[in-house]
Amino acid sequence: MITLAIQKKGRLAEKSLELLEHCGIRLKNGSRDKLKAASVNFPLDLLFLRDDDIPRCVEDGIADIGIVGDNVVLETRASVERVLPLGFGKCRLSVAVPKQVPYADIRSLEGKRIATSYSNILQDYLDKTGVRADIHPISGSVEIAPGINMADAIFDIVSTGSTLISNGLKEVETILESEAAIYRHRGLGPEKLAVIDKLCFRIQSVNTAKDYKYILLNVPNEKLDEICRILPGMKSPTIMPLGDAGWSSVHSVIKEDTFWEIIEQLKAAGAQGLLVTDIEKMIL
Ligand code: PRT
Ligand code: ZN
Repeated sequence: MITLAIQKKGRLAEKSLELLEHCGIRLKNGSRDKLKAASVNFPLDLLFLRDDDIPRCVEDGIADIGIVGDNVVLETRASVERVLPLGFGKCRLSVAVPKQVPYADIRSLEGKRIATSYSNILQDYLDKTGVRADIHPISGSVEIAPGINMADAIFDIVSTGSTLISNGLKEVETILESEAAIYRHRGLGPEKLAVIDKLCFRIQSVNTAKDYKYILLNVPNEKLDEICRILPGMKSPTIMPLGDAGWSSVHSVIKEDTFWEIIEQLKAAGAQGLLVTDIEKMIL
């Protein structure tokens, strides 16, 4: 049995629950409103916490693993082990200054006042680069600090960049790229590690499947060789004869990022009746 801490409410909460659901892990009915929930078909208990509390809980062993942003783990300086990045909650931690202020490089921050809720990450970076600046810790609405003369610059989470733009700021320095990841307690025994392996195997199957599409197409037999050369499937494609003499059905798996290019080539080579479907799970 393992205990997994996830965010109770916020940007990572729904995605974390969705991921468990896609892994076939079902929770006891109505357990979402409580602090804890048990799974009915996997040796897992869930703890719902504020994301800032998750790294410490995992470090202390109150939870065996947690789903939390890299940014939060680094800021809390918790001693936990990163097991698996999850591909959601992606963002970056950047320095921004008012757009009319000239900025050359990190030394432009020398002697300046920087507002942030990520003092530790910023301090570590300033120490590493030898820049002395005055860090002003603030717990929210960081982006308004320069506008009210509270700071010369800010250091905060950026995703699309629209919050910065609407506050007259420009992003000048990216210090950390972050995403949600599974972190684990350092001192776990073999039984718990085995359950975590099982969970991570399921997560990887779900996440790998997201990068691929399953395609089916009808091909005149004389074009089969050419079509098969276009298809970079996992192994060789499956080919089955169709009811119509001289035609075959070809099944394969292609990567999402090359998808349109390959579809165009297949059409040009004479493929017809193309069907494309999502893949739910994929084990390589
Ligand atoms: O209540 P609790 O403490 O659990 O939640 P929280 O309010 O501290 O965190 P929450 O739910 O806002 O975010 C949880 C995690 O999501 C963060 O720690 C990051 O790892 C990740 N994440 C991903 C983000 C964003 N993207 C994001 N865009 N967290 C915050 N933002 C905010 C950012 O602070 C800024 O105000 O969105 C704004 C910027 O967005 P853009 O798109 O305008 O650039
Ligand atoms: Zn938080």
